[in-house]
Formats: sequence, structure tokens, C-alpha cells
Amino acid sequence: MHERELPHIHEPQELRRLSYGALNRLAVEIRETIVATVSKNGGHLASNLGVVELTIALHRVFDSPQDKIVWDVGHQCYTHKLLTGRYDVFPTLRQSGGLAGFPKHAESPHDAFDTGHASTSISAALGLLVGERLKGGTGRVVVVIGDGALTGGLAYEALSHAGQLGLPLIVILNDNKMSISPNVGGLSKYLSRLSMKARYQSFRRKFDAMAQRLPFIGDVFFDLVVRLKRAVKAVFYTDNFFVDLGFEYVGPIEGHQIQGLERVLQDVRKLDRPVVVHVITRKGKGYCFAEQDPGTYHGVSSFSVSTGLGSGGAARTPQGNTFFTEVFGRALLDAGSRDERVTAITAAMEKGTGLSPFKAAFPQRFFDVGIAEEHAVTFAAGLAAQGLRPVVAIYSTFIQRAVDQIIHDTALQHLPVIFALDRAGFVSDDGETHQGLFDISLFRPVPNLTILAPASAGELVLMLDWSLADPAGRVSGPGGVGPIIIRYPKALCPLELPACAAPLEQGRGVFVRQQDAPCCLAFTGSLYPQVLDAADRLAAQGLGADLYNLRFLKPLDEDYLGAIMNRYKMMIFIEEGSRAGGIGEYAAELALRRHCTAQVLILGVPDTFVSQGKREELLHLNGLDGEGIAARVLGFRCS
Ligand SMILES: Cc1ncc(C[n+]2csc(CCOP(=O)(O)OP(=O)(O)O)c2C)c(N)n1
Repeated sequence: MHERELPHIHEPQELRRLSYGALNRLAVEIRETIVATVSKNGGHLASNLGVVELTIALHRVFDSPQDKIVWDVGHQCYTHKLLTGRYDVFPTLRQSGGLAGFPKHAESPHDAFDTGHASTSISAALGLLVGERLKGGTGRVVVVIGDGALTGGLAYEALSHAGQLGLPLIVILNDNKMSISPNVGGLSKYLSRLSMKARYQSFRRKFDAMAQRLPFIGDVFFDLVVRLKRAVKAVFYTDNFFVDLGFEYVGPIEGHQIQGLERVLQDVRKLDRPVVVHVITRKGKGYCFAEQDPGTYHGVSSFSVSTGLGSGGAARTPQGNTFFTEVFGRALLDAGSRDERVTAITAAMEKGTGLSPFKAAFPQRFFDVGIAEEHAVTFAAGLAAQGLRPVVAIYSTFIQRAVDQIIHDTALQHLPVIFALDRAGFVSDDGETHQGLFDISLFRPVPNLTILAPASAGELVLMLDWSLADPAGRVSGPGGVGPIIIRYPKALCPLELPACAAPLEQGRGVFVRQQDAPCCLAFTGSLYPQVLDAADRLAAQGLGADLYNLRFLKPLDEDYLGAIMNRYKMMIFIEEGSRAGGIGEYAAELALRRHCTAQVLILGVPDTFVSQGKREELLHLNGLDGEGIAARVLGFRCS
């Protein structure tokens, strides 16, 4: 026995040599390690603290990696990483080149499947299980899915298929009544109702014990007892959705008692049918601040362990700058006050998208639909079809889920749904699954759609107001109406740029600097600070550069842009997004088609997934900071 057990666990099988007393002490060590590391590096705190005992029990009962554990979203995998040989590198969590905050098969064979977006686990696990059986293997496959992730439609498609196949898939439903904020929707109510079953079972045990103690008084009494039990059962517990789909259902069980969890897991391991094990856990368990306010401590940046207070935040915001998200939140609140048709929709990301002020002011016009991006879009389309002005606030990476809903349910019908795409661009720390680099390429080909990219706080407000103005005031698509995407990153933005205060003109950008230089840097708004820096560096090298804020990434006024491209020797298109299919490629094609005289250079993100790092690091690595842009422009001049 060691004073600290965690550093000596290199393989999960080693957990089996520990007594329950030692395991409980290990759980404390794990929580201390997670809190200490996340307090420095940031990360998903509350979700991880909630599954410590569950993860220990899983690794004692199942033989990872032969048995496979699939973590939904994957944001709760820290204990799993600590118990599968990654304790030593845990201090590098979420840092550039370090341990990922989500499961990564490339990192360890114990990470059976990569996750990051919600609700994929049951589908992936079912595929793993079918694959295992087709190959003749006997390995088990276990899913851990939260009640929040279970609000996503993909989970139901998978449950339905799994019920049909009847293979022994083990689904652990980690029910803590929370998504990031308190969980929403009918399903959440249903799970609470299922929890009533525990009370029914305890009642039944007491009732049976009492009935057995009564002296024998014949069949009549027995019938009465049976009928009474049925009636009580009907009150406490009527049906079970999972059983109806073809699953066994076990639970709800207490999720912080290793021995009890283990006993149930040993039993379900032997089943030859699919099973849902409903486990009740407490999000943030063991760290008082996170237990009291699991929403705030869901995902955090660095903080003080003793006070729970963040070390970043408003105090460090340089004067004259603010975050795009806050600007959007305030602008939407103003718009909501002016126009009662304005409605706000989030898919479980109320705080992250800046919608809390709107929700507080207009609760009737605010909708959290759960982790259900596809539904959010089509629901908004329905609102728009009723003449309302829905604004769907969503992260760029999560809108990937709803490409067809944008095409089929909004653009095709010219419906004026506004998409406020936050985290559009490089996203700090979360890695490949959370980068917002594909939205321009995904949506640029969609007819009737407008894509806008603000460079400053004032311009974001301008764009939102323009988008919400009555469609007659702007033209987008044949009916004069259509969806609009406004994309901006998680970054500070300049409050006001005089040039960007000019009214929007369909398809046209604005010059932020114009002095008839030989070179023009045309950029997507979020890169304004980097482009400005690049222009200064170029000037120092004797190359003057004008700065053109594109504003519209779609549609483009081709005559206007074509004329600009004839005025310069070099046109450099710089975008915070995938180069493939981006705005630069479109402009280059336009230049070719129109025989424009400028030489065109495109700077964007190469055709690769971008891994974790701070936004500034990622801009640098991809040649999109001031230094990188200037170097490539100078190289282009010489070529
Ligand atoms: C498709 C998608 N939308 C949104 C998110 C952001 N997100 C990360 S975790 C989370 C809540 C998950 O809740 P739950 O599954 O209950 O897990 P808990 O954190 O409560 O343990 C959300 C909304 C995501 N990862 N994927």
C-alpha cells in the first residue's frame, strides 16, 4: 500500500488489488488531481468530478481495452485518462502538444472512440459491438452518456437500432439533471419520473416484508395484496421507454458508491441483451463551489482552488475591447426590446452564446431546445414562417450538425432565420472537435443565404440590426428574404472602427485603410487585428498595403470586387476558416473569370484538422498572425 495510490496505477487492472477503503481514498486523490490541474489549465470540471466512482467501478468490472468504453461528448474522461496510464502527462492537459481534453484513440488504445460533439456514443458503440461480433470477438462495449447528451436526436436513432439488433450493448445513463445549465425538456422530466421507481421499490420491499409477517388468511387477502401492489406501482411507475425499445432497464442506482455500482455492473456484464443502467450522480461532487454551481463550473478557465474564483475574466479585458459574444448578447437584448417578434434559440448553450440577458428579459421568447441543433434550426424556420424573427445563437462547430436543416428548411424557403455563429474561427484548448473553421466552406454554396463577418463591436451590432430589419430593406435571394449567418470568433474585438460604422451595402465590404498602395489585404472581420499588424510589418519593409474588410462573404457584389481586383498589383485574401471552399478560392475564380489584373494570394487554414492550443498559438501556427501574413505577402511579392 502506498501513501498516494494514483501515481502507481498504470493500467486499470491494477485497481482490482485495492480494497474498497483504498478505492474511496483513490477517489479523493483523483478529485484533488483533477481540481489542481483544471485550476491551472482550465477544462471541464464539474462533469469530471461527477463520474469518479463510476469510472473506477467500470474499470474494475470491464477489461479495457478489450472491452471498450465510449464516452459521450468525452468531456468527462479525465478519471478514465488518469487510470489508463496518463497520470504522468496529466499536467499537460489541454495544452499545445499535451494531453487532449477529450478521448483520442491516437493517444491511447483505452480511448475506444474519439468524441467531442454530443450524442454520438450509442451509434459509435453499436458499430463497435457489431464489428466485434462480426470478427468473432467477445469483447463488451459500454457507453457512458449524460442526460444532457440524451436530448440529442442521434441518440434515439441509435437506441432504436440497438433495440432492434438485441446485442448486449451496455448503456450507462449518467443522470445528474444537468446539461451545461439545468437539463431541459420532456425527457428530463421523464427521467425524474423513472427515479420514482426507486421509491416504489423501497415501498414494495417494506410492504412484502410486512405481508409475510401477517398470519395466513387465505386467497382473498392475497388477491387484495396483488391488486394493491399494482395500484401502488401505477402511481409510482407506469412505463419504461427503454424497455419498450427492447432494452433491459436497471436503476436508478446511486452513482457514488463503488461497491454498489460494481455489483450492478457485474450483473449487467453477464446479460445477453442491450441494457440501460440508470445511474444518479452529482455534478461537481467533492469540490464545494462546483457542487453548488455546476453550471458555472462545467467548463472553466484557470481559477483559485481555495476561492473558486477565476483568474481571467473582465478584470483582464484591455480597455476599449470587449468580447464579440457580449456585444451580441447586448445587441440582441436591444433588438428584443424594440421588436417583440425577435426570438432567441439556443441548443443548450445559453451562457456560452451570450443569451442570458435576453432570457432574463424575455423568457417567453427564449427557447433552450436541449442539445438538439438540427431541431433548433428547423424550429426557428417554423417561427420565421409565422412572421417572427428568430435568432439561433450557436457555435460554428455545432452548426455542422444542421447543414441540411439550413439548406432544406431555411434557405430553400427563403426564411429569414438569423444564425449568430459564435466560436467561428480558431477555438482555444478544446482541439479538433471544437474548431470553427468549416462554416464558410459549408455554407458558401447555399443559395439565398447571406454570410457576414464583423470586424468590430459596432459592426456586429450594425449587422444584427441590418439582418433584423424588415426584409424589404435588403435583398437576399429571389423573395428578398433568406437566412443570414453572422460569424465571429471567441475573441476580443475593437469597440468601434470608424470605417466599419458605414451602413451595409449588399455584397460589398469597406476599406479600413486606403492609400492607393500596390497591395490590398482583403480579410474576414475577425482577423482585423492580425491584418493591421501585418500591414505595419509590410510598411516597415517598404510595401504599402490597403486594408479591405470584406463584411459580406456571401453574396459578393462581383462588379464591385472585380473593379477592386483591377486596381491592385496584389490581392491577398485572408480568412479565418478553411482555405478549401473559402472566400479566397471564390475570389480567385472571380479574378480568373473576369480577367482581373491583380495577382491573387489566398491565406487560410490548410486542408487539415487543427489540434488544441490557444487561439494566438493557432493563428501563428497557421500563418495567420501579423508575422505570418506579412512573411507570406513578402514571399509572394518576390515570387
Ligand atoms: C453537438 C454538441 N452540442 C453542444 C455541445 C456542448 N456541450 C458540451 S457538454 C454539454 C452538456 C452535456 O450534458 P450531459 O451529457 O448531461 O453531461 P454532464 O456534463 O452533465 O455530465 C454540452 C451542451 C457539444 N459538446 N456537442
